[in-house]
Amino acid sequence: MTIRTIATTPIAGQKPGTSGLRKKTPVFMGHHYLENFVQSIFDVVGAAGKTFVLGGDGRYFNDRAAQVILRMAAANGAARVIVGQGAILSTPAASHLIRLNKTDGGIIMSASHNPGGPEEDFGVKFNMPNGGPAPEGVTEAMYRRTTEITAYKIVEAQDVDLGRIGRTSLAGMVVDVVDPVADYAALMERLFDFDAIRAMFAGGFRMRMDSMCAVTGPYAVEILERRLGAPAGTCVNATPLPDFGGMHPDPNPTWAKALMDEMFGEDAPDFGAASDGDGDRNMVVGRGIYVSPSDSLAVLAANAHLAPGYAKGVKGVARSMPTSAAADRVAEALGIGSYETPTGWKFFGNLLDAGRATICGEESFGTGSDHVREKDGLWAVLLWLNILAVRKETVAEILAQHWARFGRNYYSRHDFEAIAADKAEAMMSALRGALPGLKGREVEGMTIAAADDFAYTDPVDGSVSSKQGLRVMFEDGSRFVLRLSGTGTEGATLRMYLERTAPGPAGLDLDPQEALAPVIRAAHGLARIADFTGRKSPDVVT
Ligand code: VG1
Ligand code: CO
Repeated sequence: MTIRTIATTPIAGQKPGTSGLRKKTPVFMGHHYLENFVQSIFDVVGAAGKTFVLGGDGRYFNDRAAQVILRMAAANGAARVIVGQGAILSTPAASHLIRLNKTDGGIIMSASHNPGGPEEDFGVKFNMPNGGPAPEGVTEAMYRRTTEITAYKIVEAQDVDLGRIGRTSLAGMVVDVVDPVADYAALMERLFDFDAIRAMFAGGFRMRMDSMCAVTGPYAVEILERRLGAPAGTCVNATPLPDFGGMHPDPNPTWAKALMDEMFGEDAPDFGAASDGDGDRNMVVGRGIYVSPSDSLAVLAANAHLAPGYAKGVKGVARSMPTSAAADRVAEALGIGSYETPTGWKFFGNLLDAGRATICGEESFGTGSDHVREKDGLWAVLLWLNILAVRKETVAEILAQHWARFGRNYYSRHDFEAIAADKAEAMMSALRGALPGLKGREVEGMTIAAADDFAYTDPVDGSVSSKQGLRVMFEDGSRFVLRLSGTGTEGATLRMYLERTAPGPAGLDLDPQEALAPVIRAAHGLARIADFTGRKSPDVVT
């Protein structure tokens, strides 16, 4: 077998964002694009003698990219690669395999919640030996490497047969093709009371699980229908397709509208859920009631002890800064630690590794725990099911009791998509410049208590991440946050995060958009969004 060293030159823009490198698929398929980035990964982490996990969410180009990465791993001297059958692995399953097999990390091929297909998005990211996304220091080093790369290594070989489970070899490198679902399903069986959930389904509990034609389908069918006895047809859109069937696999009320319609319809099931492209996000819906991701995190933290895997209790709860403070209220009541990190799962890794946090979450439909080092959509669904099976109450009852006990944090996120990048930047820098003068000002009947650009010092390793979002906080506990997305592939997406606290007992069941109306007006007024971008109303509201 011949190892070839191919001369190349740096390609601009190979900078990983919030979660890996994401680009339009044709860009990724372009001359040396994938190869340059993968070689930069191996140059930074080292490949000789190492074992990696490889898999992706099955989107267009997933299969071809996997063959290239395998040939490059072999050429760079890797000893072994564990790859999901058909090059498929959900992000949480990949994280689990990295940990279970004590490997040196893994490469995940996914652009997550972004659409897939020949004209849509593709992505690659590296996860560390702890199973978590590479931290900023490492992704920065990879990016720097892409700017100075002169060659990459690849073996000349036939495609590896990834369709058949078992061991093969590629130019002396061991390739283990594994069932993408089995080890993950076994982990879920250890964490949750499958007997109780099975009994609930046997008793007539009805659910709809929408995998949005993305990677979660096979996991959901195996766990919910085969192991937990949910009726056939509980899982819909359960076959992963290269273009996700034309769906936008982002589980929110806008893109998972069919599920929302079903859950708010006449014969709605008891429980609904959806997951994203790579299976790390979840949306949870009760009959006639939407659960905001920030509330979901708080409810899961308050009730996790009802599941066997968390019976000893939760050590701490971590949330991303834009996520509502509902989880903080739970941590206070339980007397456990609470942490506020920048956006992106990579910032939870150290807290989980150090045993400071057990449960983590983001307002962007991400929840997870220390069982892996990624957010985990199906895990959140199963924890909800476990809680429902033990409490024997509806989602609406559980939420009402939660708010009565802890108060309610009204919450919403407004996204303004595909704004010209220079206009978005100009708007952000104008507001950033205005922040120091805002304290004490009265807007929409609320007084500004503080305003800053969020910076985070990791309590474990002391690393500092600055410019993580502009925050304006009011004396009554309300706030808004503005930041630009780091996962998009076209122009800029402005995210406006809105929060208002209601301690209760009165005023706990308003419509969130109404409850937030003054905060929304304040955000538009102070940031002058329409002036800078011409946008008056958001494209997506969650
Ligand atoms: C978004 C979310 C963030 C999430 C990230 C990756 O990032 O806001 O909370 O961690 O996507 O999720 P951004 O930079 O676009 O706001 V996934 O499921 O796409 O890996
Ligand atoms: Co995802």
